[in-house]
Formats: sequence, C-alpha cells, structure tokens
Amino acid sequence: MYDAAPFAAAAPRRLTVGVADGTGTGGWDWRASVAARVGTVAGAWEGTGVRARVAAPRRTPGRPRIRALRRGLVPLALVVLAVALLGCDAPMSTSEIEGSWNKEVWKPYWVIIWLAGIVFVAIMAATIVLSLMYRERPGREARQIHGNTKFEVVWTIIPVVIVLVMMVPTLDSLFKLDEEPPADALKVEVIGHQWWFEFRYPELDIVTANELHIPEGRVVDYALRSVDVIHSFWVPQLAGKVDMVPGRDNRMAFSALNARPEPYLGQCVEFCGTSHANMRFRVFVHTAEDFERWAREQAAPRVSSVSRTAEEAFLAAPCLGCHTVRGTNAAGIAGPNLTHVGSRTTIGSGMLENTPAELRRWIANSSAVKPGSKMPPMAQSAGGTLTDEQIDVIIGYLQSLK
Ligand code: HEC
Ligand SMILES: [Cu+2]
Repeated sequence: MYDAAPFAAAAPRRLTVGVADGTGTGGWDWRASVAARVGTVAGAWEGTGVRARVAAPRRTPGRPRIRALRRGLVPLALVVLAVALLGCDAPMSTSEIEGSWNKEVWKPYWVIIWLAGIVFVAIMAATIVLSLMYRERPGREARQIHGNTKFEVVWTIIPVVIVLVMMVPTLDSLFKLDEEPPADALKVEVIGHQWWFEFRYPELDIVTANELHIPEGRVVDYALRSVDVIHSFWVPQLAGKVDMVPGRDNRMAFSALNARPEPYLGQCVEFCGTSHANMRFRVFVHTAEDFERWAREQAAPRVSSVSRTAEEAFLAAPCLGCHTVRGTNAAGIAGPNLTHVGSRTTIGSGMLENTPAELRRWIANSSAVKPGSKMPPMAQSAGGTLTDEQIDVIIGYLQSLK
C-alpha cells in the first residue's frame, strides 16, 4: 500500500532556500526551488553553491483564501457570460424556443443545466470551504483515506444517480421526437443541391426554392433528401439538425409555434463543398389563412399578366435548360424553379436581396457572388452570351413572376 509517512513527516516544515552569495539575504534560485518542491533533501545540493536551511514555519494567512477565491472567479465569469449570451436576441440561437422540436429538446436540457449548476455550486463551495478549513497549519498532518470503501461507494453512486436523472427525460424526448406525425400533417420534401435548398409540397403541387413557407401550429412532416452530396437541415430557432443523405429519406416532423413577419434563418450544417457556407434558407411562418393564400398563388402556373416579349427573350436565352417556369416550355430542373421567383425576398439561397441590381450581379456572373455556383456566367462580359440589354429585359420578366 501507498505509504505517506515520509511526506507527512516532511510536510509541516517549510524550506527557505538561498544562494550562498555572501550577502546572507537569500535570493531566489530555481534549482533550489524545484528541489524543495519535489522534497529533495537539502544535502543533495551540497557543494553546488546552493545552501538550503530549514526555517521556522511562517504563516501566510491571506494567501490561500485569495487563491481559492481566484479559482472560483474564472468559472463564475464564464457562467455569467453564458447566461448573458442566452438572453441575446440571436437569429441563429437554439435557445430561442420557436418550434415544437426545440421545445422538446429543451426539456432534458433544463434538467441537465440545473443538475450541472447544482454540481458546480456544490463543488466550488466545497473547494473554497475545505481549502480554508484544512489549509496548511503547523503540526497538522493529513489523514490518508485511500481505499476507504464507504467513500468509494458514495462517490460512485452519486454520479450514477445524476446520469440516471439526466437519462430519463432525455430518452423520453428522443422517443417523442421520433413519433409518427399526425395524419393531417403537411408534407414537405426538402431536397439539398450544391448549394441551395429545393422545397416541394406534393399535396399542394408547389415547387419552390430557398424560402420555405409553413402554417403556424401545424405539424409538418419533412422528407429530407439530397441529389448530390450530404447536406444537413437546421433552423436553429425551430429544429435540427438532420442530415440530408443521397439515396435515403431522412424524416423529421415539427411545428412552428408562432407566426411572425420576419423569417427564421436556416443553414446547411454538413460541409458540402465550396459554397457550403453560402447555402442558407429562410422559413416564413404564416397564420393558417395567410398560408392558404400563399399556397394558392404558388400552385398556379406563372402569372398571366407578364409581358409576352420579355417572356420570349427569357425563353430564347439558355435559362430554360436549367430552370422551370410553369405555363411556358421552360422545364429545366438543374436550378431552382422560377415560376414565382418574383415573390421571393432573396435569391442565390439567401445570399442576395431580390432586387434588379442584385439580379443583374447574379445573372451576369453568379460565381463572382457565390464561389463554385453551378449557374454559368450569362453576361458577354463574363464569357456568356447575353448583352446587358437582354439581361435587363430578363430581369424585368423575373421580377414580374410574382
Ligand atoms: C447550367 C444551368 C443554368 C443555366 C443555364 C441558368 N441557370 Fe440560373 N441557376 C442555376 C443554378 C444551379 C442555380 C442555383 C445556384 C445556387 O444558388 O447555388 C441558379 C439560380 C438562379 C437564380 C436564383 C434563384 C433563387 O431562388 O435563388 C436565378 C434568378 C437564376 N438562376 C436565373 C437564371 C437566368 C435568368 C438564366 C438565363 C439567363 C439562368 N438562370 C441560367 C443553373 C442555371
Ligand atoms: Cu452544406
């Protein structure tokens, strides 16, 4: 067994170490200091010019207390910072509970935060109190408790109980999140492309991109897919993250709790290539009536009031090979469906505002805006085939596709 006797005997003594420099004041010497720390007897330094003498123990009353306080302050500052950050109005923060998924995840999370908080406070308090109560004192010897069965049992059981208390609500939430959605859930297919999101509503005959619209309070049953590499679906304030894997349907179901005018921000969270960081989307949560109206408009073919000459200019350009505009013979599927592109607030998967100036930047040379974009440059100045005038006409057409 481990024998502490020699150390216990040495403990109460304090070593003051000085260099034999003839002044007798005793300056600091690192070798002596290290030797004293590891308990080397002073004799080992005989003849090296370092003299160590055993001095009467000196009391330094303020020091352990300050050290104990300082030890407590750093974690305390971190906790204060974390709490302050939790309170921020951050659009990409999971601590804003706006979806049924987040609400469920926060149930075990609160239990864990409280338990961790209690453990933290108890350990910090014990550290401070014990280090003051049992600080080094002359003539006092530490009692060895190594191998004490009672203590070993107690500090094995306490963590097991803590983990069990965490496990019950965690499993409960895991099973709830995995439940079959109700039969009247709205079905949405989310399809990941490098680097944009396609949203299909099979029951409503809607295909759109990068801006998802859902009714408040109604469970949406998402089928998550990919046509190329692995992407991941995440709307921090609502739900996530679930991977979108080619050749496989991943599912998730949740409802958004509150309709509001500003969108919830989403983001691909699985590295998927050059413009992964530019693969964003928005989620608009409407009241039931507003959602009905939106769905009716989106399910219709392109608005009939568009200028026919502008439409002809669009259809004569290379766009129709990759884009669909329902009601015309543009039926490409490599890029986002543009049937109602004029009704979107952003283009390029959340990168640019949907304004004529930004559309011009995008159409002229999209990869200058979004590195790696799979839409080739269209302006003659960037190696494409269209003149600035032709692009202007097409922009007018796209803006009219409400
Ligand atoms: C070779 C295929 C291809 C051609 C040709 C093409 N595009 Fe695209 N387009 C894409 C792809 C792919 C995207 C999505 C890029 C991204 O967001 O990463 C896209 C995105 C767009 C967007 C943004 C849509 C949104 O909701 O974010 C617009 C607008 C657009 N294209 C207009 C046009 C116009 C106008 C033309 C013709 C002048 C054209 N495109 C030609 C492939 C193409
Ligand atoms: Cu990605």
